[in-house]
Amino acid sequence: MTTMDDVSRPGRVAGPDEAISAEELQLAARNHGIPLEALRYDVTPAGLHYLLIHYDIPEVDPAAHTLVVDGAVDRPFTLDLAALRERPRVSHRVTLECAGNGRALLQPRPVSQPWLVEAVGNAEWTGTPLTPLLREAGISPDAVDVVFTGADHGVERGVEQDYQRALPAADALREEVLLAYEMNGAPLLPQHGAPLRLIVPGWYGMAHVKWLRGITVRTEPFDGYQNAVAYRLRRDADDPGVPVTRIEPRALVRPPGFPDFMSRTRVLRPGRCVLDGRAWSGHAPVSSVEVTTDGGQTWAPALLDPATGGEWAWRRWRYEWTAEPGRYVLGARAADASGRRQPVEQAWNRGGFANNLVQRVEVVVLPE
Ligand SMILES: Nc1nc2c(c(=O)[nH]1)N[C@H]1C(S)=C(S)[C@@H](COP(=O)(O)O)O[C@H]1N2
Ligand SMILES: [Mo]
Repeated sequence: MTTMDDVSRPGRVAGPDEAISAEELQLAARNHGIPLEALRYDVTPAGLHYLLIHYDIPEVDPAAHTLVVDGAVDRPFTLDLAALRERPRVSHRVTLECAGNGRALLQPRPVSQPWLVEAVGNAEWTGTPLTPLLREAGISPDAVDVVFTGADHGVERGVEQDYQRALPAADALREEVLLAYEMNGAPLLPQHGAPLRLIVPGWYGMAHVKWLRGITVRTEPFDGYQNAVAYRLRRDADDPGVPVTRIEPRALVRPPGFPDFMSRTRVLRPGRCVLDGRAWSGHAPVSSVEVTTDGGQTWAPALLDPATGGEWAWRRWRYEWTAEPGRYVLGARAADASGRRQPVEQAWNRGGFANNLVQRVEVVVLPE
């Protein structure tokens, strides 16, 4: 007899010299990152925003789609898109980052979607706040977790499932949490969760459930796959680990000059240039960005632009550099007001989650 275990295997870590496999490439081809030159836009155009889809984009008819709110509530109800659109409308610019960003650069490499540093985007999400809906439903004072269910279905490490993620009730009740039906002023695209998704500002991507069809309040902790098995920071396979939650601070450099096709090494003409990029944190406002041009041996402060995008959006930083002929490795590191700062040495966990190791941008400055 064949079982689900025949089609999917447990998570694993690559061997010391094991190259990226065709399976990892298959994931990378579906789930694309932001082209780093698109760090130039305050608001990432929808087609340039990174993408992560565990299973398939489900077939959802927006006209027939409904959202069911049930579980530990006094008044369960069902709403369609038209009813959600009649409710108060709010927009937030939110930096979304996949919890696995940076994974493929770790040693040893956790085998999964092989992100380098590009699993990020900053879009404007419009929808209706979740808190009033939960209050109107009469959420139980004993609520522990709120489970969000997507319309997509698959199997992962032998477990067949709808994509489901729970938030602790206190986090689900934060006023910035949105049921979003628009991205950058247009209806959600199929790949970004059309017609409805959750937006949880400050949290890694896995919390922002796409193709949202159900919200269930629980008075017991949720032990579904994406909370209890995936998205935990573990030292090894036996470690129960701790849940992945908010985004650690990170800064990226917008690669300067022009690229070599194969290596993507940057080519620059000598002289004065302004390096820039973006910085964000889901814990607290970004407090500083420092820049290195020598692969992390020395650091100099960058200038931060005003936080015009609001509390949940990335900020631009700038740094004036006089490029002399030679080879350089550029990088930037962010710190936030909670005291967190990007590490120069890798911190490792088995899933490669919440990794914010400093980026390395190889640059060749040509002779005069
Ligand atoms: N229903 C559902 N929601 C989901 C996912 C998914 O596979 N199914 N992927 C999650 C993950 S891991 C990330 S990083 C974000 C990515 O959102 P984006 O593709 O809109 O950038 O969606 C999250 N929401
Ligand atoms: Mo993700």
